[in-house]
Amino acid sequence: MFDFWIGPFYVGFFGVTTILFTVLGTALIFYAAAIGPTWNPWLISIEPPDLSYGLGLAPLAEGGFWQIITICAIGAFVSWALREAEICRKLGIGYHVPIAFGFAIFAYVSLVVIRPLLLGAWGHGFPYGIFSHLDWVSNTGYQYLHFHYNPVHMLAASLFFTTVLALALHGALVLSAVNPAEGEDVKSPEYEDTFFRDFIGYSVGTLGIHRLGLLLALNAGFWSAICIIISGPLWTRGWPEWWTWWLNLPIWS
Ligand code: 07D
Ligand code: 07D
Ligand code: U10
Repeated sequence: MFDFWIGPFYVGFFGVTTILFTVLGTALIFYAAAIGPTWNPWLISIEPPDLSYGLGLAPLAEGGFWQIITICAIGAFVSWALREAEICRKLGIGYHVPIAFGFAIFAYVSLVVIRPLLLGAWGHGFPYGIFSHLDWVSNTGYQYLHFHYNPVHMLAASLFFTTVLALALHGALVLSAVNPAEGEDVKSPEYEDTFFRDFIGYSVGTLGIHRLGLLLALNAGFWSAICIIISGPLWTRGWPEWWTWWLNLPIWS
């Protein structure tokens, strides 16, 4: 169905579902903002229900908007991934892009569905506002005293840093070979391999760097999701306290 293009955009069945969920969700954000206290775009915030509503439905103005907007957001993100899959299938290429986006959707769903379900209240989701969602991250972090001590947050943060390092190395290396100074020859991929062999004794290869980049980035998103799902459902105390297992190792006595 809807197997045609509008301008450059492929429409398809999931293009239509994307537009429906996006238009409805965006309209509800405007509706909720209109009955809220401000039109300042930085300060607009659509709050999840109070914890007392548990896993039930809340009246629209008391978190119900947040609940329907969440359904629209998940509908739009999943439609977007399926539209990517539709386009991949038409082109006969792999499904790497929709799978990759699936990890971002998983991270979002972990924050607004999985963790709230495990904690027993939709009120544990984050509010939809530019500054208010930052407040949520900070407050949630300090609830566990020092979120940097969450070992899975360490893993996720390191994977984000490593992804940036890998992209910087890759972008720089490719440009160094294929975008030479005026009058100089473009160099082949063998030069790229040789640079890293000379430099660190090993080259991961021109295909390999893309596999590595994808693997690093997907793991960054995946372990982020895990680090927040375990905060509360699995570990209820401050994260620094988790490290007492180290002090309790028998070797110290
Ligand atoms: C560059 C691709 C383009 C996407 C853009 C974002 C909207 C929101 C909506 C007014 C890399 C479009 C923005 C549609 C407007 C309303 C209601 C992607 C690029 C340009 N955050 N976050 C931002 C979202 C969470 C955190 C900026 C979304 C978690 C911190 C932008 C989600 C936690 C900081 C934004 C989400 C968290 C930000 C830039 C969803 C942990 C910043 C984003 C759906 C993950 C930074 C003022 C960017 C900032 C920032 C959007 C979730 C933490 C507004 C859509 C709850 C610490 N976040 N965020 O460039 O400047 O992404 O904030 O999950 O410092 Mg956030
Ligand atoms: C959720 C976004 C999904 C987006 C989707 C698409 C649209 C369309 C349209 C542009 C996951 C949306 C698309 C809306 C837009 C157009 C046209 C991505 C998501 C589906 N932290 N921390 C993380 C660091 C501290 C805390 C993750 C660093 C403090 C909490 C990452 C530092 C405390 C949570 C991370 C640091 C704290 C996190 C975020 C440093 C606060 C989370 C990345 C250097 C006092 C969150 C799943 C992510 C998480 C998270 C990094 C500091 C608290 C690993 C580097 C100590 C409560 N932190 N953090 O997850 O894991 O992206 O979320 O200090 O919940 Mg942290
Ligand atoms: C990579 C690569 C590679 C390349 C590449 C790239 C990775 C090998 C060969 C790609 C990389 C880049 C180009 C670099 C820059 C990219 C980034 C930094 C990432 C971030 C990107 C952005 C911020 C841009 C985001 C823009 C988007 C998502 C486009 C928005 C478009 C739409 C919403 C339309 C989508 C179409 C659909 C759903 C189906 C068809 C529908 C229509 C045509 C429109 C009809 C709709 C209506 C009538 C309703 C209107 C509603 C709308 C538009 C929704 C919004 C609702 C509102 C109410 C506002 O590796 O090398 O090179 O290039």
